[in-house]
Amino acid sequence: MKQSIIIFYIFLLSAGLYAEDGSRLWLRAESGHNATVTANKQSPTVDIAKQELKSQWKGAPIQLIIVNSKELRNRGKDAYRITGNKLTGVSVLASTEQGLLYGAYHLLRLQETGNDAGILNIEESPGYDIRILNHWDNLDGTVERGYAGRSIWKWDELPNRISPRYVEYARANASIGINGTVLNNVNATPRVLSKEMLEKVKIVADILRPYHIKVYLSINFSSPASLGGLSTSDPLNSDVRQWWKDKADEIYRLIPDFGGFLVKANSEGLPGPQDFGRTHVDGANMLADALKPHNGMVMWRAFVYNPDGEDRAKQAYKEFMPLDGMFRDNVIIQIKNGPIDFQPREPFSPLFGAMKKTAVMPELQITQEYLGFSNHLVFLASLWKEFLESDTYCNGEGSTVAETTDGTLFPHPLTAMAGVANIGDEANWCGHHFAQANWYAFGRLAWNHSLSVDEIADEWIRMTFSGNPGFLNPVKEMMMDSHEAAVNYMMPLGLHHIFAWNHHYGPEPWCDIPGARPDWLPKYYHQADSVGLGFDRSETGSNAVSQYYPPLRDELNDIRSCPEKYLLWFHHVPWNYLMKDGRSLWDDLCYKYDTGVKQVRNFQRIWDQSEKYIDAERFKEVQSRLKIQSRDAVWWKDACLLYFQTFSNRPIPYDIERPIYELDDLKNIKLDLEHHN
Ligand code: GCV
Repeated sequence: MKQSIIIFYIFLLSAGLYAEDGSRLWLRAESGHNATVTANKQSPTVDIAKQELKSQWKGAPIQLIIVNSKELRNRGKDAYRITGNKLTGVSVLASTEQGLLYGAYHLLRLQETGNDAGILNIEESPGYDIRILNHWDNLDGTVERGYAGRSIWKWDELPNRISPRYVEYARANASIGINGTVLNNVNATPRVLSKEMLEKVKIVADILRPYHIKVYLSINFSSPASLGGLSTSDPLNSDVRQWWKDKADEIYRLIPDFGGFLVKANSEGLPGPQDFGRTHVDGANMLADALKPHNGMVMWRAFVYNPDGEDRAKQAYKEFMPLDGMFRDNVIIQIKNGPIDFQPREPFSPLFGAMKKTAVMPELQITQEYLGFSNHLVFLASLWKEFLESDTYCNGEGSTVAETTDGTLFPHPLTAMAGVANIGDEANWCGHHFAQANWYAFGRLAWNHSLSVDEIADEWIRMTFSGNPGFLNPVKEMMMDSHEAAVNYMMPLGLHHIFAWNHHYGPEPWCDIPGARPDWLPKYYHQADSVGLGFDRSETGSNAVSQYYPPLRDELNDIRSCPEKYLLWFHHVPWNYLMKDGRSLWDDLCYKYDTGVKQVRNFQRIWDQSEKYIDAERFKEVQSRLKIQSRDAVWWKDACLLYFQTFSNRPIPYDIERPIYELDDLKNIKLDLEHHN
């Protein structure tokens, strides 16, 4: 009897040890290989590189060599070269220790994806210098727009308990080239700069440092008054300027390599320089001056809009373009990919390419605020590639967003890309096992934006699940179709922001809250009426098209040449307008929603057939979330079609699955999701 209990415990223990809870992310290589690894330098960073290779590398000896190579140095501090052959020996060369670390992770990636055969001759350097996560984590442990539990930063536990997750986090990020993290929400509390908090931040910074990840903080612009007790936070006031200098000195005494500040100012009710009659330039430059002696920088966000009657999509451009060229060289303007707010699909923000005399950086959203939270499988590499490859025409044809921001077209001292993190304290980090792929894709694209969606998905699937073609090929196809599917069942043809009030999960195109800001209501965006659907941003409408360079401006302005994926973004289109496929707008809209639903059903089929290739735990968890996604897709389709039908007065084409819900019932759905945010 006793023996069987012991065996049972051993069974439980081993089940626990090998729990497939997703906590290992894409870092699932077998360890314990004891490879021979030598290095010509010893440091915490080099030791990590050595240790990773020693335990996971299955080939011939590896040499990690810091070299004084001009060629490598010219390619930047993070560059590395890999030469040799797995069978005879491999060298990783770099001019810095972080170069060696990135080279080590590259080598392991080659091994884990089965690409390590033959002669290796690789040289890499990143597209962006700063590859940074933005955590929208509050100090009380909640995460704004976070769908994977609570914050991983356990401020209450520090300094007494140090969560093992911090090192795992650093390792995961370093393995994909991420080298910066903003620990707290852009909706920042002044308290983050208190002495007590800074001492805790120092502990996190010390843990991340060997992985070459710098810590940054979001600051609240009114900190001098609300934390420092000054009578004002006016950026031109000398006491205020001194307060920031002193604060910067205090931070750098604790954290000598502190990265800098991220600032959301005069946006969505947060304080900023305009409260004192000053400009974004005054505010950003004051902070830049305080950080400059320590080599720190300011990331100043361009996410601004006011309910002043002007089209929201035009406002950031109008506010920031007149300031081009006036910012210090350690300021970079952080701009969301689209002009509104991380919608399922947006055209690129016209500030990209337009602000030529100021460093600008893209802000992408990894967390799926507008893409089904952690319930929907949506691979965001497709969205980000579409954005990065968009042609701004700012320097003639072929001036892509990527080239306007990575230093190719405008040689600014700072290049960077930010991603709003989807990380929480749940076992699998991101809520949905496939949401890990978005964290991975962000890092890989910030390192190398010319990687294809296919390549990124391929790497991630092989490392996270399996390289068996029976699994790899269909699952990759599913991932690659997943963004378009979400656009189809949520907001096809350029529709945007028709989400439920506040939580941004389900559809509420009818939403009307008396007294609410008009630009926070779906009707502002879809403009449905008896004539048609969509926001007229052409020359005869809000003229947002004028913010783009020709010939793109003209292409978008003309309803006949505007790409259909952006049609309802730029035009108010009659219900009977003939689309390129010969159908009416109304019919096309119906087919798009229907296609979206069918695509998710197909994802379910693909996934169910993959059962035999992977562990039961992750299989079942993904399976159950795909069921939710399927139900949600039908919900979106019925809600939007039944609601828009009250304007179009046309039948839903008869070869399309009939609605299964009543519009009135859908209107009564009120999800209590606030606390999940
Ligand atoms: C952090 C959107 C989100 C907010 C977010 C804001 C921003 O409006 O809904 O939660 O606040 O963007 O990016 O500042």
